[in-house]
Amino acid sequence: MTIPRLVTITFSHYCEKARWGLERRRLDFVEDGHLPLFHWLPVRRAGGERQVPLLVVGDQLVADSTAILQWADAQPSDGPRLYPDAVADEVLTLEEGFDHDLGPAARRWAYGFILRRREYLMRLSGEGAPAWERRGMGLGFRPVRWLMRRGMRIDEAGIARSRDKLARTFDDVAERLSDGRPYLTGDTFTAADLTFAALAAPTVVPANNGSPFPPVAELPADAQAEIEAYRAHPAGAYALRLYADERGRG
Ligand SMILES: N[C@@H](CCC(=O)N[C@@H](CS)C(=O)NCC(=O)O)C(=O)O
Repeated sequence: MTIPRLVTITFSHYCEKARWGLERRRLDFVEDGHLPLFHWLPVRRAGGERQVPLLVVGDQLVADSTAILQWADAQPSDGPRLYPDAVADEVLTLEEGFDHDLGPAARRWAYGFILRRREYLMRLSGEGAPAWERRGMGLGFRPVRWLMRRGMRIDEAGIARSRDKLARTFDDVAERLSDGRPYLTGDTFTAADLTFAALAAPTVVPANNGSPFPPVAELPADAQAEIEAYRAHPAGAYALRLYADERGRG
């Protein structure tokens, strides 16, 4: 079998979710990383529609991060299961909730800061994508920013709504963990925990995210203050613990 190819936007948190899931299942794959907008061509060439992550397995396409985690879980592997049978339905329900609410909210909130200055976006784009895409992104920063802001409705009203959604999600997660359970569905790390941590990562900036974040100290002061507040929230601290304890390879 040819080695599966994961087409990504290198720093996308949905792509981090897929990458982490494949690594946790100890499956071989190669990452085909790109920058936003530049990803369209490789996605179309592979036969996908437009979004990443997209996993290409021979002539099979697995689109959407949840489908990729489910695919990974079904492969023969000695890696830990992502959807243990006893809690599989609960895991999927939690995961879909995070995909729907937390993912877009964390992304819009983070881009609100990152798109302010070319250098922030360039730092975020530092690794894993072809050099010509990086050059193109630097040269075309203003039109790229305009397209991204328009495509993801990154404006003050949208960012404020995203902040509310982040607060609700963090409070729900903290409430669920408040009975002392070590993971969201009980005693075992699952796709629900992985999804929460990966999609919350832009707000808490873990040191070992699969695609490195710029140093927090180099972000604007208002971003640093919000990141500190998310890190101090029990759900933010939980996401950081998952990165520290569970994100290593295998
Ligand atoms: N529900 C999808 C969401 C994926 C998604 O939003 N991908 C974004 C990157 S974070 C994307 O491809 N955006 C580019 C575009 O729509 O052109 C999943 O879980 O995979």
